[in-house]
Amino acid sequence: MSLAKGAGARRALLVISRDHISHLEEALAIAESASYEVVDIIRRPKPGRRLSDEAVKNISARAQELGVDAIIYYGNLEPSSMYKLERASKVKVLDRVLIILEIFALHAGSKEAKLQIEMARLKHELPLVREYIRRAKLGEQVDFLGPGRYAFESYEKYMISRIARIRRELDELRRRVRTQELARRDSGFILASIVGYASAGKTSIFNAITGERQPTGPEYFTTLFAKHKLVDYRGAKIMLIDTVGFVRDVPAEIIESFYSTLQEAALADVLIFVIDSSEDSDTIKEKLQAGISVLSKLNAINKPIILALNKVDLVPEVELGAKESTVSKLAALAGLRAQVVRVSALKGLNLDLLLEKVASSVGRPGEPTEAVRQGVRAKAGTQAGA
Ligand SMILES: Nc1nc2c(ncn2[C@@H]2O[C@H](COP(=O)(O)OP(=O)(O)O)[C@@H](O)[C@H]2O)c(=O)[nH]1
Ligand SMILES: [Mg+2]
Repeated sequence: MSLAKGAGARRALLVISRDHISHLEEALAIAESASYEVVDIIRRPKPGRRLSDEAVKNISARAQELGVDAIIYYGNLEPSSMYKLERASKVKVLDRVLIILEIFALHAGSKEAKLQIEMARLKHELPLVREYIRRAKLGEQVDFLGPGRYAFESYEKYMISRIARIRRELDELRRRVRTQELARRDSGFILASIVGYASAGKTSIFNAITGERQPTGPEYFTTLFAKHKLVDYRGAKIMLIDTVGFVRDVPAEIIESFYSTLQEAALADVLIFVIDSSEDSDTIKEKLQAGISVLSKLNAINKPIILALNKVDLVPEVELGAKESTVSKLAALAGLRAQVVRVSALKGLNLDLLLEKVASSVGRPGEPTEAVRQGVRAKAGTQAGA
């Protein structure tokens, strides 16, 4: 475990609730994915959604001492505790829902995902805004983060009408996306989406393969996918897509936005499921299982899946062999159409092999584009009929 040190990142104090204490690694990975540099960690001794006045005081004192830009509270907080913490610390408090939504927002490619995320955030923040209004009516000064009472009252009105509007826009959008998706299937690209948990190395693999390339492809790709680049592999045109990835125990209230940010996986021809092979076997197993269940909820489980065991540069050969067989067995047990490949994004190891597996899982490697294209069409045809 290491504290993030990203240059220019926003600095945050991480407070981890008792209910999530066993997921400290994940909390750090999530903070990093949301572009925060965690400068200190406070472990909460008590479970629950409420902070005592003393806890508020201690956390705020530390936040001020460190001069952080935000407090990340990895857990759930009731609005009045969140309000008190913001008032005492004078910095923005992000609970687990808000920090996860920040990651979604950073990665969201499609308009639908963006709207879902905005709506989830509005709904989640509404109770907090109402808490500000309630406190203001009781005579408290509520302008410590900027706006005062009247700003909050008009913000509340805005939020309510915006939520209603987003609902209407989403209905309209779903009809349009359907048309784009049909056009996409005709493009002749192999759509390969990179999935996996935070820090597995998805972006590293994406960058190592695509290098300095510019995003290309038809215009509707830009509205469907955030990070996509076209790679030519021996005549096969592979559209590689970096995704937000999986998050464990996504809070129910944001599950819809979670799935909409994973549309990239649902639309793919092939999935590259990145696994951090330097983690212990139990964690690898648990994450693979959880990932499989997310994919099955997305109806993406019947696609060819390349399980990319990444970071092999960190793992001794014997250990790697054991992990590879664990992963293979689990995949077979789940009935996946999976192949395992050992890679290292850092060392540039086996990335060609990875692309070859991607190409061959859809068409055949080394064959002219037209053949691959036929393969994509044939597959798309059967999917469309499903
Ligand atoms: N040693 C090693 N580190 C890696 C490798 N691939 C990625 N990393 C590191 O793992 C961390 C997370 O990588 P990133 O690509 O951001 O993961 P993502 O959250 O899945 O997109 C970064 O610090 C990377 O430098 C690898 O093959 N070997
Ligand atoms: Mg990434």
